Amino acid sequence: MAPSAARAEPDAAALYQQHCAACHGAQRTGGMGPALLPESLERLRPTEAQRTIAQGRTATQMPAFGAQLAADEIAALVRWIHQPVQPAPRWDEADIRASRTAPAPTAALSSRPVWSADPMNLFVVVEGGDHHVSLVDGDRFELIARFPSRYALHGGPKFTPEGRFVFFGSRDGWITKYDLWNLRVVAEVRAGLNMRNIAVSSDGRHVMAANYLPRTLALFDADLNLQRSWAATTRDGRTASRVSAVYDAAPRRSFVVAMKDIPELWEISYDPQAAPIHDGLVHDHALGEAIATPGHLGVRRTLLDEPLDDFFFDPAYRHALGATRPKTEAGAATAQVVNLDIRRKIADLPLAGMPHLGSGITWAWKGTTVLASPNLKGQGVDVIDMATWKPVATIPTPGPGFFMRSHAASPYAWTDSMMSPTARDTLTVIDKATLQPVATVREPGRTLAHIEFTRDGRHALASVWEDDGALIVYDARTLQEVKRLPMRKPVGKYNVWNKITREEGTSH
Ligand code: DHE
Repeated sequence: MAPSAARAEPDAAALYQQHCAACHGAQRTGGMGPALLPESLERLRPTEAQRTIAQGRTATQMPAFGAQLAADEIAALVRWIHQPVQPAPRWDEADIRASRTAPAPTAALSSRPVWSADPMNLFVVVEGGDHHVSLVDGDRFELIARFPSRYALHGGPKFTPEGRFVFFGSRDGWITKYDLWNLRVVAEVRAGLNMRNIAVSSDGRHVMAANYLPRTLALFDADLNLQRSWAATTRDGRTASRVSAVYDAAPRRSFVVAMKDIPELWEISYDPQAAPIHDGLVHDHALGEAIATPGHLGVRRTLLDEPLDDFFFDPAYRHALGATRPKTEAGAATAQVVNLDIRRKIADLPLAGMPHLGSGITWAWKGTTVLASPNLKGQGVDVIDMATWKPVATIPTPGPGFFMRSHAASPYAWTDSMMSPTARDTLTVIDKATLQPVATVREPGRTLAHIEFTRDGRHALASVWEDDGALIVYDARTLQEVKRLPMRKPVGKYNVWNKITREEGTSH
């Protein structure tokens, strides 16, 4: 039989320029709409992408193209946006500087909150459903304000030490500085095209961004003026890496940085008095000899056997506890303890699966300190003695989860099972003394996740992680529901006091 007259393969590049480029950028690096690069789309299933193109996204500027584009054209577009842009899009220091805006300079704003509630017991709630942020009074559990955020914020917002300003990072590389007291965006800058997370120095004077694309680290002052950037490469400059994560190590007055593709952990001091780094020798052409790299903003490298995807500190910030994703589906995640002073791995960390590590918490237990972390695959929470780095318990949960939280004033730690198809509606409450689950809290048929305590530890707030979701306030002792506020997929909530005091039960 002769082949039927097949329609030519749709020209995805031309369709993109015609229908998408105006909002998503000619280079797919984003504009009014988000970036459409493989790095940004990793978590979006092709069927979901096809549905978004055909039906649009409610409450956003994304229109439905179902009437204009045939199914094979939509499918071709989805395949195409998952391919890398050639040549790779650039985002250099000039682009970063040009992207900065400062809609409300700090000097012109009030130095007191313009609302009446305890500014230390404020909750910042990131609502992923319609890309907004809500501010909630942590005493009365009432909404103070709600404002639009950049598309797809990810990671914990970071606060200045007095709790007035908060910085948000988006997956597309935008950093937003927001004044919680004046309810105003103060400044914004685009640090990269695909960003992992941001950190704010403990003195509130610097913000650092970890990028996947381009492979850089970028340092800003507190008003988001670029101070400098680093190419994330090996010392010889031959291998460039995506940057996995950056965190502030307050007692060390430094940023600690994990690299995704090279087995190095970097420490960059923001202490102006930091001693020179003697093994960071650079050739001084004027002197004609090798000289030590300045300690202040110099890169101090710890060489490892394996790159780290993410890490977490011990309470003294002497150790980084890092995890590496399995190289194959069947492979096992590995985790290690790196001593930041002697700068080498000192122990393997016995975790059953890859944790969403920023979620680990610590508490005092039988004369030692334990670290507890959920993991993204296994059923259970691993508990590890931080003196010996040996496991002391695996606490059973009904399924794998992302987040874990407690508070020094609470006898309980709470964790979710949001990765479980059958138990994603269940939070497990764990007794921190016996290391046993003692209760569950359920929201049948819905996804329940991400807990944060009030400043005094008396209430635990959890998310109904759905587009028509809610913030549920529980009494942290009786576990009874106290109040619920409707929210659009509240992915995370952050209590100002717990964050700025680095409360042991929360993420830092
Ligand atoms: Fe996260 C924090 C990495 C997927 C929601 N996530 C973090 C941090 C890292 C990280 C390194 C800590 C940054 C910080 O706070 O400064 N996350 C990763 C991944 O590697 C992973 C598994 C894959 C990826 O797509 O990047 C991943 N994360 C997710 C999600 O799918 C979640 C559930 C939904 C979403 O919005 O993307 C998600 N991650 C979060 C949240 C935090 C976070 C809510 C902040 C937790 C906190 O309480 O501090």
